Amino acid sequence: PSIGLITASLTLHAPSQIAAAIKSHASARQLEVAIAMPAIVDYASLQARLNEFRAQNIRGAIINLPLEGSVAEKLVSENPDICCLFLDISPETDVCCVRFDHLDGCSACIRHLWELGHRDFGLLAGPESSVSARMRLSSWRETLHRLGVSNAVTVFGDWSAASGWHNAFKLLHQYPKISAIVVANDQMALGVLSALAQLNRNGSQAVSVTGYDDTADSLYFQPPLTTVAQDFDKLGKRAVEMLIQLVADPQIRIRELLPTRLVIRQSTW
Ligand code: IPT
Repeated sequence: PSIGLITASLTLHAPSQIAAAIKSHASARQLEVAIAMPAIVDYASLQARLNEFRAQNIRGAIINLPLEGSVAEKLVSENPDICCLFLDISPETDVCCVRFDHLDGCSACIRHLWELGHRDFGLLAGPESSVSARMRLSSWRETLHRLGVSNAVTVFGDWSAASGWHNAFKLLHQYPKISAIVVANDQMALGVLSALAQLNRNGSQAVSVTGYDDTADSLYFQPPLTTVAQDFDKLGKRAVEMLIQLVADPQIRIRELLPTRLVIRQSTW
């Protein structure tokens, strides 16, 4: 028997670690994983992937793509014979999901920088098309607001290191006083660290940087990255376990929230 996985681009570190975890926990339960990686994320393209799964007799699918609530809900109602479990949707979306709690991690990150004395922030968000990117940005802003910080500029990247590199220059140009850059994922933070090194802003003029994900490589960035850890292995394991339960009993409603946690390393001071 097989399960399906529809995933965001596996060139990105987080989705690739999630896919690896799903694959290994599925194997442990003698399940094959059919992987689809659509280039376009809209209802029609996801429906086409589910049709392919149906043709392969697949009855359960894990969907790790940032989806608007209406698209996720429509996929569920139009495909009653395939159980769908979503990993990247907003809390308001009324579908089965296992997802990370962004609130804790995002506010811990801002509070950590504030306690270190930072008052001038650059926010490097993920793409506006991603629900998770939007939720991280609004949590940062809410925490800053609660702390009474109004000096923050925002730019948007596409999750890649290259976009982190370009946006670091843009932020420092728009707001030269920035002392901390809060980044929506580790790959973009890698690009930011590289730009700062190039500008010699990693010595006494240093800018603090935080990431998000704690992917396997982030400990080896220069300097080692302070970031918000999401346990991708745990997400993969729970997703496989929950999907098996859901296929056995399609009436049950699964909504699981996994914690995130701030990991403090040398990129913040
Ligand atoms: C999310 C990652 O945090 C981010 O770095 C990026 O890779 C994105 O996925 C791609 O969609 S993790 C997701 C489960 C919210």
